[in-house]
Amino acid sequence: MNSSTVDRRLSTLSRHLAGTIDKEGSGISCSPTSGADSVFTNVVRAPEDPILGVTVAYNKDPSPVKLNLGVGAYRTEEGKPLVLNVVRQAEKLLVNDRSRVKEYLPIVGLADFNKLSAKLILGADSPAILGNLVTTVQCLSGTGSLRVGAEFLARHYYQRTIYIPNPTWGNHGKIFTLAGLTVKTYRYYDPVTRGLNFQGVLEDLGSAPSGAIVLLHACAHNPTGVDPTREQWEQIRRMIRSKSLLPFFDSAYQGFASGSLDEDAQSVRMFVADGGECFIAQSYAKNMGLYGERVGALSIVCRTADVATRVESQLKLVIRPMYSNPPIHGASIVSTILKDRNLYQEWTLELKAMADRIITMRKQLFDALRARETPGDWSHIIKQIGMFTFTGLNTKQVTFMTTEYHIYMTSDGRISMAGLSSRTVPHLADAIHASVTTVV
Ligand code: PLA
Repeated sequence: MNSSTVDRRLSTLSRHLAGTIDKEGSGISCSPTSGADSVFTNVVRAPEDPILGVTVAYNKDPSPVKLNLGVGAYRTEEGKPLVLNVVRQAEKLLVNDRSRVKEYLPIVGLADFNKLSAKLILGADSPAILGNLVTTVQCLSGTGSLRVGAEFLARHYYQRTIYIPNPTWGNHGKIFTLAGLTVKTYRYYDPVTRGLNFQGVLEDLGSAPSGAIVLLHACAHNPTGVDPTREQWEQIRRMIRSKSLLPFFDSAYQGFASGSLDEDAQSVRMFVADGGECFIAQSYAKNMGLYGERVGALSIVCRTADVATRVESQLKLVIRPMYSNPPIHGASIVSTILKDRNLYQEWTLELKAMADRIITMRKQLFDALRARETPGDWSHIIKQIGMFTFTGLNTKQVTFMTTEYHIYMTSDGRISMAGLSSRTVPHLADAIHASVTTVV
């Protein structure tokens, strides 16, 4: 890494840890370790994470009616976390297999898992896979996959600017900035129509510098729940290819948008079909409910098989000093399910059931607001897709709902539909009604 890259990273890091580094920028206190004061006296308390911090606040609330619609984590109709039946079955098989050991995985992770993950997102008959154009490495869920991809790009790609949609998942900007990339945004959401600002997308990508990286949500855009149509994707693809931009897909919700794994992979497959290069970060947190197992994959689709192997050799150099090699358990669960026809089939049914329950929640919430004659057009609740509804409620209204109704959500007005149930819809509808009629 050259010194300007190091400098850029250090200055980025100090901005990220705003206020926690002393004036000289060293971050190191002069007090001796034997003194009465902590050597960390100057450490400033950092704010909670805008998404995961919502759960922290929720956990502190003693109210029996409290409701956590912050983090995107699936809950059953009873409001309980769900471990999929296929996951339980796979775990049983793994535990009973005495030949299994706890050795380190290779730096790039479990070979089966990587192959099967590439197939899942690209399609079993993908020419890119058949031509060995894809390198896939197991990473720490979606976040880790994005970070490894970003680190690789910062080291090996000539264009350091990445365009992310406005708005986007709150962690994107931090991941890419800390990896050493320069983050810019492209227009995505139109608050007036509560839909896609398609013209804005095309204009902003059209004026991006040649070669710039573009982050795209493969499906179920977070936080807006607004995805391009297939025709719009096709136009976006053409724009990206004509400007030689580099697409970087974040696929955190495959199967959650439509209930179909193939349907939700269409955007990615369109880009891979044209023979151009692209990055894909996959997460199994939501679609297999493996949140805490931290299981995901980074795939890089290259022009030639030779480039793909060289890219993989460099990915190893990124991963080894970060966490050496990835954990074995989650990836073993995923590969057990993906390679067994029956388990795979059962998984698709369970996934569809989760997606359907979310869609039912949309309908119920929409109906409940209509029944209350809550002012405003709430049709976006049923039009948006995926885990979240971007309600349009402002920060003050969100605060009101939290203090008066013990409903927890992110301050941008995003609610996790997966956290709702038929039992809690009326409470949420009451809260929304009260907030829009009393807080402007
Ligand atoms: N990409 C997007 C678009 C996401 O929404 C999330 C998770 C991730 C990547 C990362 O997920 P993973 O590392 O757990 O695989 N977003 C959640 C959770 C569900 C979070 O913020 O960490 C959310 O509530 O937005």
